[in-house]
Amino acid sequence: MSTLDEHLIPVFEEVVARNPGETEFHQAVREVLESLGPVVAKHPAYVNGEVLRRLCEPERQIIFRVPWVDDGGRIQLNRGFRVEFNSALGPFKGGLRFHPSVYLGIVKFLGFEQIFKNSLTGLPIGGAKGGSDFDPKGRSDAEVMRFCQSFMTELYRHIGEYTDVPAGDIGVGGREIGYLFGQYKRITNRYESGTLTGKGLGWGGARVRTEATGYGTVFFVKEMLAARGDSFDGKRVVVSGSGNVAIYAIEKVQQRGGRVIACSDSGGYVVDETGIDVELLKLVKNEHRGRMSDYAERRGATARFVSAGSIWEVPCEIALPSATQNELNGTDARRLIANGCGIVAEGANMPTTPEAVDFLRHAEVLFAPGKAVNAGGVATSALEMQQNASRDSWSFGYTEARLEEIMASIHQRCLETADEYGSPGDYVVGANIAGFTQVADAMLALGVI
Ligand code: NDP
Ligand code: 2IT
Repeated sequence: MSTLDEHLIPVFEEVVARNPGETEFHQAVREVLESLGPVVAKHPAYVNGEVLRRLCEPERQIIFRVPWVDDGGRIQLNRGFRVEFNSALGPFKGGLRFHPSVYLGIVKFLGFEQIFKNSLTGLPIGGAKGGSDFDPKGRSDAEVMRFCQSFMTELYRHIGEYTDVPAGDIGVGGREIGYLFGQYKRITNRYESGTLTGKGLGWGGARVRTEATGYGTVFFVKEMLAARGDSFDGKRVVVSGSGNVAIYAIEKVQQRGGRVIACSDSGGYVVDETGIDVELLKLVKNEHRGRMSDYAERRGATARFVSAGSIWEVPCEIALPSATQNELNGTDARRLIANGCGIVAEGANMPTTPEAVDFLRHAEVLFAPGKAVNAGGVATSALEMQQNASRDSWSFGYTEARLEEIMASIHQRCLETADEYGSPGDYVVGANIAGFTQVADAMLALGVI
């Protein structure tokens, strides 16, 4: 693990002491602080103004009870969270995650990452995250609706176009956003489209938002390749996960000439040497809410389902971890390096463990962090907010071109900032410093907030 600048050690120690047991949050904070040594050396105002300490403390944290009735008439109980981390650049903005692993430490890590990611987009949005330990798997639509209605019955009082704008994340897609928006509208008696993003196209949603995180990931990697005079042409690509981010990353890699030969879910992975059939994947995952094992069965002879082991065993030139946090560990990184992988770009939030990141960087594998790579999702959410505010609706082509421009500009900002701070080509340093300085400057300008 890299060392921390002497000014930053007490900041990290305070975070650990004040947030006991929240290991993912500690990990996310440490990863950012490790990049900031040269920044605090150059700009003492950030230390003197206690900007780092203030940044690590959320502006507001909300934890609430979510009771609901299942199809058998039994009362179920979950816990809801919204961590409003930083609003120096704009209203709080970030997704909601429904997954049994959700607890305060996960929500805080995601909210913290979101501050820098949103800053990198160059759009006026602050950072937040929320969610619940509710598990939508195996639940009927009616159960998911009752859960979402109960969740929103508390959350509605904290959100709004100018305060906090939630969206989707793991376990929260178009169906859930619909139920949440419906309840918000009903309670407030206002059609405030700009309060939630990821809405359906017929009721205030924006074109390309569904595809945006996966497409944006591929646009970012296209820039990484182009910076070395290379392209996706003929490249073997492995994408973990098979949800919203993974599906549209696979689709765009294939449109740009690469071949995605494997993807996964929590039950295992599929190797499909002829290339994943993305239309079949959408059918199995989005329409049938099925598993990768179902995909393999329907795909037939070309596909092989592996229920044990790691997807990172599959040799590839580009790896796009797009499922969940800490899904690519040191062993996986060594294997990728041994198999000749040249690029690892994070479609998910913090999928690569610190040990794996160290291995990759020392082996000179090009590594790019989620807060830069997957920023296309939230950037397109901000475009949805723009369209809602102006009661307008943009075409697919225009919106996709905007997304591609935004990803190219994030890529350029990362490289320019890495150069400026003496780490040429280092996307981690570039993303952390570029994301940080804009928020830090705003916080100083706004007084002691
Ligand atoms: P989805 O719920 O659509 O899909 C998640 C995928 O990851 C599924 O294939 C799921 O498999 C797998 N997965 C989730 N948790 C685990 C786990 N603990 N172990 C193994 N596999 C797991 O979520 P998204 O695609 O939206 O999100 C994926 C990642 O991308 C997350 O890190 C999210 O924070 C990040 N992200 C999402 C954005 C968005 O716009 N949606 C924007 C930016 C980042 P299974 O079905 O078996 O659980
Ligand atoms: O992690 C993320 O950036 C998201 N889940 C998307 C957040 C958003 O507000 O669109």
